[in-house]
Amino acid sequence: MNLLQALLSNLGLSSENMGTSSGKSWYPTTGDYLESYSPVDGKLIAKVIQTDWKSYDRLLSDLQMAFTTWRDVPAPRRGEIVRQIGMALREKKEDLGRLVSYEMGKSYQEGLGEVQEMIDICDFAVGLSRQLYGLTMPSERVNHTMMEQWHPLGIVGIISAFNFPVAVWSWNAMISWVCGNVCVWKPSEKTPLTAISCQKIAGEVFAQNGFPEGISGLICGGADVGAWLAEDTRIQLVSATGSTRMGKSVAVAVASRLGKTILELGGNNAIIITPNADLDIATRGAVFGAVGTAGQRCTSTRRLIVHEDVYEAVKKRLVSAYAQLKIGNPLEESNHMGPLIDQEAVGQYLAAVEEVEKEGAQVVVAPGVLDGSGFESGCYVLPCIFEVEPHYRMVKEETFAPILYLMKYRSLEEAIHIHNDVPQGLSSAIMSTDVRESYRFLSAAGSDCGIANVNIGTSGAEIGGAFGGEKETGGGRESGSDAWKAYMRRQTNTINYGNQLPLAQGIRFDT
Ligand code: UN1
Repeated sequence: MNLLQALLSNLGLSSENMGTSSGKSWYPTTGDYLESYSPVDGKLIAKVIQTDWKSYDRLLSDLQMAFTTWRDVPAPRRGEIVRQIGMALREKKEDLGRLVSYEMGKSYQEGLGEVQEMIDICDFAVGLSRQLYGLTMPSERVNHTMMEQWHPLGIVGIISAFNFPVAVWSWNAMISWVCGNVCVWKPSEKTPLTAISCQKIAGEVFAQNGFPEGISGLICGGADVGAWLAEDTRIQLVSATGSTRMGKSVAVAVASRLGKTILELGGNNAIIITPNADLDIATRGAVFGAVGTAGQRCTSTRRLIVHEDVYEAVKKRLVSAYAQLKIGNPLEESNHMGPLIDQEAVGQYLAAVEEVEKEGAQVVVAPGVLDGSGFESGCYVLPCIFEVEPHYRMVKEETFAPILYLMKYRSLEEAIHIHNDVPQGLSSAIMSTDVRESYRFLSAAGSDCGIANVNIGTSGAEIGGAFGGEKETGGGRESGSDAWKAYMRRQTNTINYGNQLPLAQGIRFDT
């Protein structure tokens, strides 16, 4: 049995799949196939039937029905179901991690990490299911009390990207479920197989516990299917992860019907390396940030802003670290970096390289596309580094590829200015052992990003914090902390337990 057959059989999948499900059942729709090619070896690994409007519409009715059941289930009991999903994910961790690696192209270690991130958010959501607190406040009126409650919204639409094909869904779905919502998920059309696998895992747990179909919905397709979600007034919240271009169109469509959005869009993340940095930590953090997931994380490190006193030393360390990197089949654990998602992404990498060179960038570590044995898919590229000026147009854009831009600074204020002078605002870091400059970077006058780290790279956030960013990143927050509040509606309650009806603000209205 080859790897693909083994994975399909262990995960209960086949190479021809239906792409619309409202739980354990799958809708036998007819329509065009979505084809999933592995960037690892270029092979066609699955065909998935795209969701058509009729089955989408039927699914939404199932979801509406299921919501009326699910919202009445006590939150800790909902947490218990999510706990079981976490247990099921633990059982499937290796197979699912391998499938993520094979379908998306990230290293097997990172595939496992992604499934671990799902398990972690399940655990977080279980705890949260007993902590959906509201406040109480003193009323200004005698024999009155005030409190607030958090209620579920209804249907949450989740649009996820290829680069974290399963974890980002789980951040949204697990939190949504303990909050009492039902979910409909549109995964990236580039990674439908991992999505189908997750839908099966969750759908089986709901079914085993006797819950109706429609708590977990899956639809597969392209931008038109995403637009159905954005425009559908039956969907109270759309949580979308992907490019800024996609996010803007989702935001406009949802806002025009006054729906809610959580947007997690592009990043252009930088690390400032100060003269007080531990250069071992700084180099390792920068290299993992730039090269991990082949530079295809929203949180990937794209810019290094280095103080002139340590600039040459950092450059030397980077060149020697990049020389050790092994690029190849991501399922082989000795390789650090796998392929880009597809040849279109390779084209974008090449276009960015050409453009930045035209602007005057100097090569530090050369770019290139690999060919020959093991690289038949045409998706393997060399991670590269350029010396640039911060104002170059390409330096202000997010290219989803392992391209790192190196630039020099003299004062911390200048470094922070360069750092913030891009349209995106997701993740950021400073490498410093000096408490003053570190805290300056974290202050209101420092990084303008949603995530700001000290002596840690820009990628690899833990699920316990709220995840998201500012400016063109979209402003949404997902995952930990109190991000759950965006998945619920707040209700303020004032209760009169007296035998009079005093009015607020002391208004008298006697009849
Ligand atoms: C993303 O790239 O969209 O912080 C998510 C990280 C991961 C999640 C990235 N935990 O790099």
